[in-house]
Amino acid sequence: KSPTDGWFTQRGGEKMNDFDLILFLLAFLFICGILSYPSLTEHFWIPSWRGAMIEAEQGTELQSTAHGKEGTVADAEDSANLKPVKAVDRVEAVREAFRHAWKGYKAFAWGHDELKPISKTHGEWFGLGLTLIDALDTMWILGLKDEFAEAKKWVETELSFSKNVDVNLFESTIRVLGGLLSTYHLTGDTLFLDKAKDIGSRLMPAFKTPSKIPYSDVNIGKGTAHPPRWTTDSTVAEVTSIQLEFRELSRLTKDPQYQNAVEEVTRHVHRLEGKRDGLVPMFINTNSGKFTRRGAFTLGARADSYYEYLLKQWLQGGKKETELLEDYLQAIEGVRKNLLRQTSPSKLTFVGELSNGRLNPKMDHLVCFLPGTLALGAHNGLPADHMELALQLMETCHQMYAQMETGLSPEIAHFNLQSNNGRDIDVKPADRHNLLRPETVESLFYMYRFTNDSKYRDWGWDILQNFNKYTRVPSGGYTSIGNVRDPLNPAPRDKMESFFLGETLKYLFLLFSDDNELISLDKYVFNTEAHPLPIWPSTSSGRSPELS
Ligand code: DMJ
Repeated sequence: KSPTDGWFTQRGGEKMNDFDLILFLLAFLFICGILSYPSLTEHFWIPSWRGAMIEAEQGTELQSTAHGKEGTVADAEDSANLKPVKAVDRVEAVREAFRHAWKGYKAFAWGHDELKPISKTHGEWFGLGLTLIDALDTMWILGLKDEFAEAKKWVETELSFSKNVDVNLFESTIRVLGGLLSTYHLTGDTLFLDKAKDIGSRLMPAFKTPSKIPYSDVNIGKGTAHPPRWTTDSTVAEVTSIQLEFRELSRLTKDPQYQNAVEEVTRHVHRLEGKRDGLVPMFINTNSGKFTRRGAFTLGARADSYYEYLLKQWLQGGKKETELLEDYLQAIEGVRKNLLRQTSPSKLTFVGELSNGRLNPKMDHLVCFLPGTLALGAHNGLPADHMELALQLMETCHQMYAQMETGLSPEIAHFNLQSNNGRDIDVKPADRHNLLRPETVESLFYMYRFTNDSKYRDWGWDILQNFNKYTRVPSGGYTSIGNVRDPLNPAPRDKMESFFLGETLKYLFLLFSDDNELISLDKYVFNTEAHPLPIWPSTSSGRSPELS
């Protein structure tokens, strides 16, 4: 055999038959085609979460469209695999995502609380245009003038709080009152302040309880308030995370009633027995004013923003209200002492939950607000070890995304403490959903502002791309999904929460923006729904200057 015969011989050394030759030529032509037109592959393949290729037919509608026709985001994503994406492109990709979400809201849910993007209709919670109000300051910050103008027109002509409807005090405070106040500050337009006064005063009946601890629900039309049907308890996070907004409302209106009501709650909780090293239980009774169900401690649902608002009120008031700072510092020490653990084998630091003295190694995605809050405290002179803890927890929150097959975090992660077991993070079937929550991108934003470490931007960019891959609905909007572990069927749930526009996209935009003065963290505090409120000009007392 001559050496060149090798090109056309099979392993046995026999000559190829005609059929084999045709196959070989077809394969050769196919490879040449791919090399000349790489985009051809997009019609046949989509990359899975770790770069392996899966057949497009196996993917969901959501996946394939995210890679397909829509243009900007898919292009940005493809180029991300080849070269670093510039900050300006990332910022533009967030604007594009917002416009896509807004398109769905406008088409199918205009003026209603939430978009149901798959069924192309809306969901109602309070009937107050929740998504529209939550998104106002995001549009302003993103520079989406046309969208802002149409939303403002709706607020001007359609929004009425004179409605026989029960609203949740906490949710309507952080989303509606907070959203209107921050939009007033950003725009200077008194329309938003007038609306803020209107909703603020309608929420006040909630505080008429035997203990002054507010009820969870208020009828804003009738002026009556009540607890949930099954209990007279309120949630601790809910009654202690309305203070930034009501204090600001008092400052702006020069009417102390709002500030007095919420600070009465703060003082009461400050003195209350039943804390464990500064950690609070999850429920408080509106009759007795005492903590109930006292054995459980978490930094997640029902307690989370209590801790956040201790620090942020201290900042809002110009760092003068020392009891807030003391409670915050004590609580962080309480976290270290009672809740902090490390996983095996990778030593990821997490904040577990305590239940009757026993540590449950699970953490809500909600807890991922904590790295950002700790970093904010350290930036404002609190101990450097707060920043060290923030760095560690940020890594864990990142891993809660990176280790999932969709690259999106579950609602709750369970952590491995056994040295002989393989995986650091496990997810129970009931906890596999993702609601488009903001906490991790919120913390990434703080971490990037304070460290300038570009890895935080890269982590945020991955999250945005995975939202686009698995939660974007072609006709407009994004949807919560039921299973972050199944990229082939992420199980869309047909709901776009208002905080996706109010918080998630806003924090992503600020994370990618090179303009550190855009909502400077030395001038504003974000409420727990990502609505920036100004830090008060300094005075000698802890009261807002206009009231002191
Ligand atoms: C938002 O309404 C707020 O961030 C709140 O503090 C927690 N839950 C959602 C977002 O996850």
